[in-house]
Amino acid sequence: MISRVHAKIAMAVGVMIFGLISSVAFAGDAGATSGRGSDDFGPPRGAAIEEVLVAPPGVPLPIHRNDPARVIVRLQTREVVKEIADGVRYHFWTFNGSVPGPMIRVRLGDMVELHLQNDPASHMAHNIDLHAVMGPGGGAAVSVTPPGHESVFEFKALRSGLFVYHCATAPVPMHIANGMYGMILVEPTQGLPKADREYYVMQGDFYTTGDYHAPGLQSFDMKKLLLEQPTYVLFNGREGSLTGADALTSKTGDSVRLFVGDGGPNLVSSFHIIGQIFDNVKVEGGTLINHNVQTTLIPSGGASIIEMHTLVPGTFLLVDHSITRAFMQGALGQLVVKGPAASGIYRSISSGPMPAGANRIAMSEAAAKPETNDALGDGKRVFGQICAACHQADGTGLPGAFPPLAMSDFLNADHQRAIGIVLHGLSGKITVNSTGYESVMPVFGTQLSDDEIAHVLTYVLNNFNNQGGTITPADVKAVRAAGAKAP
Ligand code: HEC
Ligand SMILES: [Cu+2]
Repeated sequence: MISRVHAKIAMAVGVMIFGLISSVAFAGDAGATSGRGSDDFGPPRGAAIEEVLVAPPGVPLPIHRNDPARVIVRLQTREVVKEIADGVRYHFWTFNGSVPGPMIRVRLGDMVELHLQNDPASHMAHNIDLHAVMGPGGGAAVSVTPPGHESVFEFKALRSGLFVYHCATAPVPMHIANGMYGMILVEPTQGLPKADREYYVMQGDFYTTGDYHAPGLQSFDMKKLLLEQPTYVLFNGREGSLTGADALTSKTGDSVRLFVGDGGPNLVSSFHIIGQIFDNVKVEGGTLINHNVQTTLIPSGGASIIEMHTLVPGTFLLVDHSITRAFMQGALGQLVVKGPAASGIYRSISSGPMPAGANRIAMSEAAAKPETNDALGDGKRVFGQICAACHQADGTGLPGAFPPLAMSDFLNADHQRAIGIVLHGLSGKITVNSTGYESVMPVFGTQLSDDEIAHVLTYVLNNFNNQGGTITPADVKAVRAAGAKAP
């Protein structure tokens, strides 16, 4: 009897000492948390808070609370048909109708009360596994929910960081491949440093029976899934979800924080922004901070918190630097930075091959007008980043596959048609400089803005021994409006 009491006291003292040590370690580093248990943050205080969820790439507002709270999160699993690319539809399975599902934002020590409702129109049962949960299946075990029902469970947010959540109903890879993932941010007690802008981006791989850009309603392809050979690799579940009118935006001098995750189901992401360097990367969404990073590896089912400053105006491309995925499978987004030129950091000194004959005049005229010069510079950039992959850096194309843009009679004959080709793609038989081609050019109207299409075509027309000419953003806008396809 005595010895048992003794042991209890010894244990209590042990726990006290341990608690002391761990809280000292914790004060120094918000993430060093070994041994933190459910009572360390105290019970939730105040009235329960309903989490306000917003669609991606939106992020819930930062938390300014000094005490843990009970936070009620309501997610609904929904099976919806939406566009995965222009003219291509897919039967997505989602949390709250979006891919990724909404980002959840709570504070370390909060008690999260998660309501998972399954839309009565669903065909499948769904559940949720949150990587922020300590408990069997991350919640999956207690949240299997048939259509028209609701499951509720609670968990304490014991570790700060950025965590993926996903459906974990069999076959798990299929539920994830159909879009069932999102992220939950557990803020440290002192919060995150202030950022001017925050965005939420999640990569995922998609497997459709049709090829890339094959039009119409596409179904899920189990064989491609098993081979890990996706048709699409996408940010936020749709090609073009972060381009053109939907591009992420910033101003020169602003600090930008990106919450970037990878839902998978299969591919890891080599996340990179062309023309930016990340000041801080919270590696794998945890507490380790790396600085001055070019590309950060995001595991499938993992995340990264990226902080940077946008110093130079222009368009910066978000890519998976396994770069085929960016330019040929859709993993491409844009960050558009507005503001005055930052010529002390970046400026053009001289640019491009000087065109021959009449074009030289066009060029020198252009050089006199700085904005036109910028346009040609931008056209050159777009050409190098996109068109050169197929039409080659010198515009001569590849026999049997890609027609030449250099001295192309087809291109010079009809500028309107050229705009339409870049906007909507091209397939079927064409003849360029007496040679036949029968291949497929992808759609670029989603990932390129009117400005960029105008710039790249003007650049091509005034280079590679073409006949010159100018295409304005208004010209592109008109062709875009005329050719807009019904969904
Ligand atoms: C993924 C490969 C690919 C990329 C990238 C690409 N094209 Fe093409 N392009 C093609 C193919 C293939 C054809 C021919 C299609 C056919 O046979 O019907 C073509 C045809 C054309 C044509 C008409 C034929 C000619 O030679 O004049 C123009 C103009 C053109 N592309 C412009 C562009 C521009 C501008 C870009 C960059 C924004 C671009 N393409 C990017 C593959 C590509
Ligand atoms: Cu599911």
